[in-house]
Amino acid sequence: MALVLYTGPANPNAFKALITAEYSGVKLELAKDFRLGVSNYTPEFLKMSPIGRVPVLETPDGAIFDSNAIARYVASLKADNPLYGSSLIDHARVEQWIDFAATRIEGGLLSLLWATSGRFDSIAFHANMLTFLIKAFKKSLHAINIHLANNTYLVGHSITLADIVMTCNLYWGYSRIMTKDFMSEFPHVERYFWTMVNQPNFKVVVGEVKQAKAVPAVLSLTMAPTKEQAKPKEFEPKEVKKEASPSKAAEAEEEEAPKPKPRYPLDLPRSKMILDEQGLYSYTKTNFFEVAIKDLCDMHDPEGYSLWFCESKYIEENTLFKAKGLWLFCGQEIPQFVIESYDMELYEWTKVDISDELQKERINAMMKDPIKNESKFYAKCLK
Ligand SMILES: N[C@@H](CCC(=O)N[C@@H](CS)C(=O)NCC(=O)O)C(=O)O
Repeated sequence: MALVLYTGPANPNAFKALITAEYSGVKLELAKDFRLGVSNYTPEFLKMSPIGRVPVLETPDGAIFDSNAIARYVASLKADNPLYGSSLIDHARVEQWIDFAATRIEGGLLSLLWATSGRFDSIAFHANMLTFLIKAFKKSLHAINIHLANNTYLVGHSITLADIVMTCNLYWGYSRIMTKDFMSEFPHVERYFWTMVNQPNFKVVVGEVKQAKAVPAVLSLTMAPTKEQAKPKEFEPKEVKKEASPSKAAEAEEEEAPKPKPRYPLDLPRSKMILDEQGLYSYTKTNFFEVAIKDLCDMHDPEGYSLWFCESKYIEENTLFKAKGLWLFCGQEIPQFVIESYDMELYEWTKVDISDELQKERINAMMKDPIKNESKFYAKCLK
């Protein structure tokens, strides 16, 4: 029986096993017709991976979940695999960096990616949390940077399993957050990452890697300025001319006028529809429509707010997972932090035209009984 790897497309956690297989001369097959979000929640799949996570490797002796365990297994299929170094101490250090990558890099990045996905809406809490997460993540990058200042690889003088795991865990960050500017504090990590992803055995799996060009908008507001921006300006004593000409004085005033503060992305003009005052919310667990939201269509202020239908794209017959939603945003556009959500591309967004009676009916039906008439395996309504 072949070794079959179950994964969604372009998953850096699955890359770990695939790159290890390239180095070790092991053949892995990718599971056919696997659909992330659907196939991984079937009862058969849950027997292989108890919480439906991928990647999973099916072997003649049973299945293995968790990407690092899978990569270790693939490496161990080759006797005396140099991916584990050439001594007992190297072996231990390979394990050490794999654990560091799993806890400090994958763990740290996951929290950061969640926090920048726009799911948290209290601005003060959010800003504090982001500052904390960035500090913690940078501390970990700093530790690797120091190590790599004097070492080409994490362990010894050639690529080991630790480099494969570390690079794949860094990959998420490079594609979303770790721009050139972000990485300017960590030149050795930067050099290391690009050396790794350009190795033939990496390239054949990972392809061309694109580094994020900008950090998510919500993150840029809380980030410390780069070294360049933070440099204190040299003190230049101003010549005070006793009789400045009126035009010069006006120029100087213009120069010194305080610059407007950058606006928070959601800092929009106030709408006449004030949600708190109009009782459009309720903690009721029953009859939410009647108690709270029935009048939304009549109260809606299309100048201050925009309403959007959101629906999973790829809905097919018998699909186990589909999501539908109705979103109310301040302003006329979908906010940037929503656009940057990692799963944005899975949904179709349509702006509501409140003057259209059919659309009004659809809104009321959705709010009254959002899951009515849906054939469902599992359904949950979030309000
Ligand atoms: N630490 C685990 C992480 C596994 C994980 O979180 N996998 C995600 C994809 S990267 C998943 O399966 N999500 C389920 C889903 O999206 O339905 C590993 O390294 O394998």
